[in-house]
Amino acid sequence: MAFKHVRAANGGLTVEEFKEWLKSFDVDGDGRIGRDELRRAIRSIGGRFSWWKSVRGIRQADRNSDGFIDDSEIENMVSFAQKKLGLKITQN
Ligand SMILES: [Ca+2]
Ligand SMILES: [Ca+2]
Repeated sequence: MAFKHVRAANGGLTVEEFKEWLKSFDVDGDGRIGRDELRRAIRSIGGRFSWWKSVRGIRQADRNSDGFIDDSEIENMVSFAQKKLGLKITQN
């Protein structure tokens, strides 16, 4: 897992790797990424990314507005991660 974090920080993930990486922050194991979990993920990339950014990320990706990113919504995080977090994610 630490290896993936390093790769995320340097960019160059595939979409599948990004999803795996994000899911590794599902600490309560409910299969969804909540706000606290997303914030942890964002902070693992760089401390300068704020709580507010994670809220915006959730809002952008959370199509059914339940406050969580589930499996079908995780794709929506890809463009957010690229534009706002500066990750390099390649289609594979
Ligand atoms: Ca969770
Ligand atoms: Ca949702």
